[in-house]
Amino acid sequence: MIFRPKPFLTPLTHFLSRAVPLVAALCLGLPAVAAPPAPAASAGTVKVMVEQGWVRPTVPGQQGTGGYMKLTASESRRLVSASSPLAGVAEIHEMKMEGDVMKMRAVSALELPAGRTVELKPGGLHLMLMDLKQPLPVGSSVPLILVLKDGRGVESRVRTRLLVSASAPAAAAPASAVVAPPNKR
Ligand SMILES: [Cu+2]
Repeated sequence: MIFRPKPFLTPLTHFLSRAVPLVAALCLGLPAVAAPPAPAASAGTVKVMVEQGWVRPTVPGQQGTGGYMKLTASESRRLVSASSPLAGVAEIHEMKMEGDVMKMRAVSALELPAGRTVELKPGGLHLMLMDLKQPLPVGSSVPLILVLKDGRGVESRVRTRLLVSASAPAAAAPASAVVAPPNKR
């Protein structure tokens, strides 16, 4: 689940206003305003909406925190891993009652059914960031890579950025739409 993060050379997230068609003509890694037409769809390509992404702030010395977002994939995919250059470990966790104690544990994969929004939120599914490399103050952001697999096991990577915030951003907050082609190997 961990792979070598690539350096972030360009703004990775398309922060868009609601006025902009969210899944139109975006290309990974380019500013939204200068985005060329989307590449022709090919096997393994998927559009992923990342909405209302946020991460709870941390204080110096704090090792872990939670991240939340709404994910909508244009095609059915499984979210198989996540990583961030700011965290040694990134996992998808679920909350489960064990007796009368709520516990969280890592899930090996998270299904993203085509067109259906899957919400990671406090008290439920969440992104767990651990082994943090630096404090995350309110207003900063956390680069994030999500690795998706299609039914044949072909991987795509979604690069986004989650805002560090004490609470969930408003529904009208900027969203990012990412066209994630299959990984080149
Ligand atoms: Cu957790």
